[in-house]
Amino acid sequence: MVCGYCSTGCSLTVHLKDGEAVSLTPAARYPVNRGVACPKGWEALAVLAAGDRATTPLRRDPSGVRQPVGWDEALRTMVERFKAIQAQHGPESVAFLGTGQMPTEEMALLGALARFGMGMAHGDGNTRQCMATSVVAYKQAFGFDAPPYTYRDFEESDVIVFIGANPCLAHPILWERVLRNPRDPAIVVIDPRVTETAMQATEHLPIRPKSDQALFYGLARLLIERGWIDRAYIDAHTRDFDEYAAAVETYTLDRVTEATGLGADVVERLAETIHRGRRVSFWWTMGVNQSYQGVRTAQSIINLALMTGNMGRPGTGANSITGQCNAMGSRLFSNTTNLLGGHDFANPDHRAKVARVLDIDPAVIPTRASRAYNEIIEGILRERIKGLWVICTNTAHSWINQDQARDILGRLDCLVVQDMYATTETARMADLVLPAAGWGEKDGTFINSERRIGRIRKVARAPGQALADFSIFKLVAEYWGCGEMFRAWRSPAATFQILKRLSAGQPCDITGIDGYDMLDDRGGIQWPFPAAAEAMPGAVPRDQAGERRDDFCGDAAAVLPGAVPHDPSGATPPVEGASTGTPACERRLFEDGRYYHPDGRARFVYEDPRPLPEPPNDRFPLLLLTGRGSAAQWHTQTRTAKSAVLRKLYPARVYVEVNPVDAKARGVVTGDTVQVESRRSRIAATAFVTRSVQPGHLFVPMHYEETNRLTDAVFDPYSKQPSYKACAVELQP
Ligand SMILES: Nc1nc2c(c(=O)[nH]1)N[C@H]1C(S)=C(S)[C@@H](COP(=O)(O)OP(=O)(O)OC[C@H]3O[C@@H](n4cnc5c(=O)[nH]c(N)nc54)[C@H](O)[C@@H]3O)O[C@H]1N2
Ligand SMILES: Nc1nc2c(c(=O)[nH]1)N[C@H]1C(S)=C(S)[C@@H](COP(=O)(O)OP(=O)(O)OC[C@H]3O[C@@H](n4cnc5c(=O)[nH]c(N)nc54)[C@H](O)[C@@H]3O)O[C@H]1N2
Ligand code: SF4
Ligand SMILES: [Mo]
Repeated sequence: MVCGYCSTGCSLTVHLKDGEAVSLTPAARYPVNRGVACPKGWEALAVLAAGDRATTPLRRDPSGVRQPVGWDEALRTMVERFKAIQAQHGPESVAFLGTGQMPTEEMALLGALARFGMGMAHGDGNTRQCMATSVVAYKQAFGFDAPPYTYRDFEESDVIVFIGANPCLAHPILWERVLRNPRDPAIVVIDPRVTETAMQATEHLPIRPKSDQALFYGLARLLIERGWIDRAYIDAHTRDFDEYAAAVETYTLDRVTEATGLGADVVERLAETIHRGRRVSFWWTMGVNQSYQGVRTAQSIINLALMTGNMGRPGTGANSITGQCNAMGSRLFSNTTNLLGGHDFANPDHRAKVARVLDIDPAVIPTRASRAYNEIIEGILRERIKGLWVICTNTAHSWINQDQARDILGRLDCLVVQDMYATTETARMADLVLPAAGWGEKDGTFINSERRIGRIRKVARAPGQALADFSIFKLVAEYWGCGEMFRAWRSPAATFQILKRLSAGQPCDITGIDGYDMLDDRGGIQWPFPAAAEAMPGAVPRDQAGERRDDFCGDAAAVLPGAVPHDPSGATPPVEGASTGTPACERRLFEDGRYYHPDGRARFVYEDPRPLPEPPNDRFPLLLLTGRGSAAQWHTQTRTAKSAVLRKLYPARVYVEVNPVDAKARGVVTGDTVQVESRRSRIAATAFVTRSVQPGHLFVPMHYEETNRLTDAVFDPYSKQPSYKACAVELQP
């Protein structure tokens, strides 16, 4: 089954003894990981047995002490309190925060229950912290939120550009795919830090934080000026290029070098590398997404791929890598920003279709998307939201400007937290804790970064009274009095059939998947996978010759004519001149050059870069970068910290990376306890003096509770994604 941590979506084979999971090994034949896994995957079972698992509901009594209660009492309490809040302050006064880490079936049930059954106007997910930027960038550019690639593209590129991404550590098994590339590719890493990935690159561009947009506009200008663009592709498949070309004219080399801190030769060399590459792929993650101008930065990358015709062919693409195991499921099916199945709340036809499929009154479907995470937090502050249900995310640790966030959460009349552990920073604040089963203790599907839908299974019993989130949502529906609405959502498997019907005719159409068995047989299936050949244009996968392409992986792997047979060891080199070299179990989008806008054309979207919201000054002269610290730590560490093996692989205490120049100026050496201070707060951390950060920058991993006390709550105006990666700080001995 698919791993429950990152979006790579490796498959792990769980070995059972007397029906109980005893060990696991990476699945040898799965097309994603081909027999390898990272330390988190190997340790996935070990963390289920932690001593602090939530085993019974907990309710805070009037004296403030949390007492175990039965499910009946817990659910009555939740329903009574939420209904009382709604009765007094209106339906908008109760909201939820969900996740990219539950199976799609659970997310969809939560979204439908909360917004159609319980009348909540607002609910968002932690994917806002992570993927919102890519969602908006893709929707505007391509007409639908559709990451176009398949992982095989890592193996088929001759130029691979990583922007604000550290796959060696954050997606280690994707990096394995890069290492399998037989073409000796140029690997360019654009990151202010000398990351593990930058160290292995053929070229590292240590860019000034948040100057990527200027770099890519400057590159666009150079490529246009030198005629290194694909005019035929631009004319046939895009719109608004000439406006874009005019707009980037002012991004001269001088302007770019000044903004980015990179040498003119470096910028020119990158333009040449892109020009000379026949198959250039661009990959980005949080260094781009987590920014006050993330959407336009992501689009400046998309623009480069479009103008050079690096789309829809093997080894190409403007590719956003997702983060959590089911971020893509959340994007399509969480019923928050999109109506179930990638639909639009504002579109009456979409509402009518969803109502028909679910057999519900269209009037219960809200006519607009939910408010975003940051607006929900602000809604609490403004006393519009009084009740909050937090499921499978740890807001009090991971949200930006933490002191303020916790103060705001503390103002709620009722906070309900549904988690595997009662000990998370957020659960500790809760009035009611609902104990949830975790990965390995329940069934469902995840969608990985390359759009592959894969299975998870119940191989262990959840401890005590903990229940699968799916069962908790069903119970809440019953206690709320809207159970009838969800009668057909009997089980995850039955829900999968509902999701299929919701997806019909959408770019993410999966009506051709029979059910869970087919996913098992075929080694997961990438969307789209429509049943009907007459599905919307672009939804039926076709190769360049116009032949329909279907997934086929797993043991009986069939391949397309002319393609290289699927070799689980990955040893088969691609054959030049073979149709694509890509096995039939891997499909990319836009091979026919048709995008999802009604006219079939992709858009060039552009805007001048904005200044840093919090530039360094005399008092706070350094810029703070945050992100992943090691392959063994997952986010807020509620899970990974439970493994003795993983704990050996990273420092127990929060640390700050500082350049020798800045350390010397402050009399700091490695191992010192230092203070890191921003306008929000001050934390103590262990200094780690290293050249991996540039002078003027610090890096603190996000996994430690303290980190977000420093960050500044600013957001991208289009995606509302938090800008976690650049605020002004000072470091003192
Ligand atoms: N081990 C582990 N793996 C994970 C996770 C985890 O917690 N632990 N989390 C998963 C999730 S949800 C996600 S979203 C992904 C995140 O995966 P990544 O995005 O690869 O990880 P980050 O370390 O957050 O950020 C990547 C890089 O962005 C750089 N950066 C910061 N600012 C800028 C900038 O302005 N420009 C550029 N070009 N780069 C910049 C940082 O220096 C950092 O090295 O990882 C997933 N994988
Ligand atoms: N400074 C800074 N902050 C960041 C980032 C950064 O780069 N820098 N990155 C951001 C990003 S990209 C992300 S994705 C977020 C992640 O932030 P969070 O989502 O807050 O982090 P997690 O630790 O993954 O929280 C998941 C919670 O769900 C629980 N859980 C796990 N499985 C289950 C389940 O099956 N059911 C239930 N009910 N609960 C379960 C876990 O115990 C845990 O408490 O952090 C963001 N915060
Ligand atoms: S790379 Fe990601 S999906 Fe693969 S084993 Fe590691 S955490 Fe799991
Ligand atoms: Mo993320």
